[in-house]
Amino acid sequence: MPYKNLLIENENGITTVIINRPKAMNALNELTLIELQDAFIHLTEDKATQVIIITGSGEKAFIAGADIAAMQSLTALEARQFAKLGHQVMRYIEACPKPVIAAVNGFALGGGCELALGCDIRIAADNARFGQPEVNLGIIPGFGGTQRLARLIGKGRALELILTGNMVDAAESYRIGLANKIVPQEQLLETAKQMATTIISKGSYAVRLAKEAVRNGLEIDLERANQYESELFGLCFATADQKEGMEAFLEKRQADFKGA
Ligand code: DAK
Repeated sequence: MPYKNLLIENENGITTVIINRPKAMNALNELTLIELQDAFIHLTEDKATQVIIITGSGEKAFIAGADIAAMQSLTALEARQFAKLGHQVMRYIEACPKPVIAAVNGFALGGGCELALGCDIRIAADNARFGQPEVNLGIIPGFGGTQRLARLIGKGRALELILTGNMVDAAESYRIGLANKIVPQEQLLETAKQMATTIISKGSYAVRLAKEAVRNGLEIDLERANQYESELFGLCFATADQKEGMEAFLEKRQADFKGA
């Protein structure tokens, strides 16, 4: 399906979703959120997609936040609807059974930082800047930032970002565990694709269960989470990939995973 604010590219099992509103620093308006939701519903089922990369168009911004101009005049009911939509999109991204990598190519602010937080892995270009500047606008993060940021980088660091509205550069984002790695801007997509290719070379069923175990396990206590992990671990032994993976190791050859 052609989108107005998204570009979608696919090669070798990797689908790249590009937020394409460069004149507004790729800010998220309602249509962009609706298109993202639709894209993720489709990509979740799409057989040609094994890993998804999200990035922004141009070299300045990943996503500079929710669209302030569009938000300014929302009624309370419209704001409620907008918030619901935003949460839904974050959930689709986070719960997607396929790995999602954010390739952060510039400003990732407000809703943009929150969208990156909903992804599994964040690779930052050297010009990336992250922040939750909502307090500058008299609001608080509304797409899960207060929750996901604290879970990822800890309460103190999350509160510093959220209460000051200050941005952190790529080096600091890496130091505090917000970004997984930093690369020069021109190598950003290539690095994200290399990582995606590495993931694709593994058994996709195991990859999916591993994501599920980490994501869901973090929401419950350790004892039950370990129990949950045991169940998923057991499930791996019902797959052809487990047999192939172990056979290949013992036969000293590369495994040929089928994702089954
Ligand atoms: N929305 C709309 N337009 C934006 C934008 C944004 N978030 N960010 C930038 N732009 C537009 C600018 O207005 C400008 O447009 P023109 O004037 O050219 O028409 C163009 O992009 C270029 O921006 P600048 O001229 O400002 O470029 P600079 O390089 O000087 O600065 C900047 C780049 C990213 C530092 C700056 O533009 C900036 O500070 N932008 C705002 C960043 C921000 O505050 N982001 C957080 C937005 S609030 C909710 C759930 C979630 C949210 C809200 C509600 N519910 C629960 C209801 C989320 C809120 C947010 O994300």
